Amino acid sequence: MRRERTSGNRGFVAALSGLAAAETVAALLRSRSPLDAISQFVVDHSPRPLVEPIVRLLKESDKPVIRGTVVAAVVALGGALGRLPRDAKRDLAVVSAVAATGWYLTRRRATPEQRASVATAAVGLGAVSTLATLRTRTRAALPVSAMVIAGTLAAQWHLREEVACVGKPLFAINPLPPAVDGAEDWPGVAPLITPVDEFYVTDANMRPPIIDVDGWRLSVTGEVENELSLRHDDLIEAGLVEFDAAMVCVHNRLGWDRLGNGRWLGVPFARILDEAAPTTRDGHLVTQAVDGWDCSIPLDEVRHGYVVLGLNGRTLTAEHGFPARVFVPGLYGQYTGAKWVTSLRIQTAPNPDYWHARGWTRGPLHIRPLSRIDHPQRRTKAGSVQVTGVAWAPPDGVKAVEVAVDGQDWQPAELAAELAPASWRRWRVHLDLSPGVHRIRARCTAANGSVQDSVPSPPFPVGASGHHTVTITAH
Ligand SMILES: Nc1nc2c(c(=O)[nH]1)N[C@H]1C(S)=C(S)[C@@H](COP(=O)(O)O)O[C@H]1N2
Ligand SMILES: [Mo]
Repeated sequence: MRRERTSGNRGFVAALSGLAAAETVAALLRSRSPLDAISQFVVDHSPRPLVEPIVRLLKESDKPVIRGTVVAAVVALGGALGRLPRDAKRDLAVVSAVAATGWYLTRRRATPEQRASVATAAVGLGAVSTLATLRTRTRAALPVSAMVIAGTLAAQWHLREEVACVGKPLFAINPLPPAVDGAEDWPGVAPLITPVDEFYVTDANMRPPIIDVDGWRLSVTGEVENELSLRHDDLIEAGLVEFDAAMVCVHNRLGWDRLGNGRWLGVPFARILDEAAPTTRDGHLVTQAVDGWDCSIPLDEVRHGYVVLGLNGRTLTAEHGFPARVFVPGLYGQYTGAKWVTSLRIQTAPNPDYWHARGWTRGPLHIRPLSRIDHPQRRTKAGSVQVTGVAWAPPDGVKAVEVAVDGQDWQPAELAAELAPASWRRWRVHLDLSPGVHRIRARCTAANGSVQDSVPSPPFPVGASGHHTVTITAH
């Protein structure tokens, strides 16, 4: 009994140290993380009906949970192997099979920077470390494994700092006046411009690709008279235009913050299209990221969009798409273009996009007008209360916001100044709340007259609807 437990533990330790060794080597050599590569495979192959509840329940912690599950699965496999009587040939075969799978997966969706030879070294060292640990005593292996795991954490920490870089200042040919709307003193409302470190991050990547900007090119190909290959500097020299717009994820639910209002810097697509001269009028622009993720946009929509290089005065961070992304204000994030974009291809036939191939509605999907109540939350003093929030209806803008308390009539909210039609708009109402529990709802009317849909629906298939409702206790 005791013997068995010890050998089971040895298997756990072997798998863990093997994985940790592979991770450390990959991080030090800036290769692709084998753990992320396996997790990425899981992300790419999860069916939509499974993804939706995961997004809903786990929100931003989906990726750590997927990583944890993969580690648990690998360690469980090691534990099972450790429990069997030692057999050198079989151990070698199992570890080689796992390593071969890991090696294959690290090459999948790899970027040019994540060199395959380096991935091979990382996975190979991981396999050697697993085998070596399987053949030593658990007690001897433990300190070594602990050191390897500590190394992994340090290397990962180092990489995280790289991703969080603040970027370099960028300058616009049309610098906008400071972003003020008169709501600066309103209580509890979201900032007019979302700071970059608070700006939501959503993508199908376990980790943002780190792109070497010197080697990066943006190609424009397909049904065009002039194919282009643009450097980062070419785009900057073309003259960056500053514009304010809200980016909204189609997964944003009522009351969620999976959206942000940014002051972006980009090259208007109209200019790029003029230079490339498409030979088709009603084609699609396939925007493709460095790792193959793609999203296509009808050409007539693209004309209102940008190749974005900066957010809030600086180059994009890795998480938000450095060095460049495509953004068409008014389309949900999933339909608005690729972050880490390297290829723009114009074609007449529709493209089987990443999300479309996974069951999502074919784009373009336009952002539905919505409003969110930011303040108060849960409790407030009875009497005169300021209720504040944001509303958005890009690209046309917000015409009105109304609030209803306890099922009574809608009453108009005061709107702060409009920064830009595509930007979100802050609003407030003064309510007189008696002590007790109150239900407050808000709705938005877009400048084009469409009123926020009152029927609650989940994000799939066309974006969430319904009224954001908060229950407040006044005391
Ligand atoms: N390359 C790439 N671009 C992408 C995605 C992705 O998974 N890969 N996700 C899209 C989605 S679903 C959204 S909501 C926005 C989010 O942009 P943000 O993370 O900068 O807020 O990026 C879009 N662009
Ligand atoms: Mo999204």
